[in-house]
Amino acid sequence: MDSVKVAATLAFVGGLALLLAVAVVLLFPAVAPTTPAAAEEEKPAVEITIIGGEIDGKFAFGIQGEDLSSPGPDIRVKVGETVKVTFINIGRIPHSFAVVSEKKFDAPVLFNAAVGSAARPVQPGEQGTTIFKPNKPGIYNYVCQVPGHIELGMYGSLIVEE
Ligand SMILES: [Cu+2]
Repeated sequence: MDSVKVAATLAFVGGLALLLAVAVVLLFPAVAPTTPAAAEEEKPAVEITIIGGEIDGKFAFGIQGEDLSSPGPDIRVKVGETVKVTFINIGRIPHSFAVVSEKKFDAPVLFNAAVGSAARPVQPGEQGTTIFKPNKPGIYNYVCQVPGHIELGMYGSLIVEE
């Protein structure tokens, strides 16, 4: 091949690659940003530290530095914002943090936003982090998924605004 043909071939291959990249972006615009890997690469717009536990028989959540309350404090974020929640178990028994649509311990987790679970809760004195990007406005619940703990007071609202 002479250099003109090589250049033409390279331009053709380059063009194809570009077309393919554009097609992928157009076909999967909503999917890519919601994967946990993509969310973790971005610097979170909001970082919140939530504490949870049972103090004087009260099962509750709170913002770090403030008192526990039931329901826990409202958490307000915006659609598409990358949110980092660190959950610290300040109680004496295992707890967890999860965003769900319904206040039921076995409700599905939304936005992949959970620290621990009913099966593998966060142990007393331990902490964990979840990074998520809510993609739909609404009023959701955050709860402790250990069975019985929602009923004892471990829930609050996650408000996702436009
Ligand atoms: Cu709990």
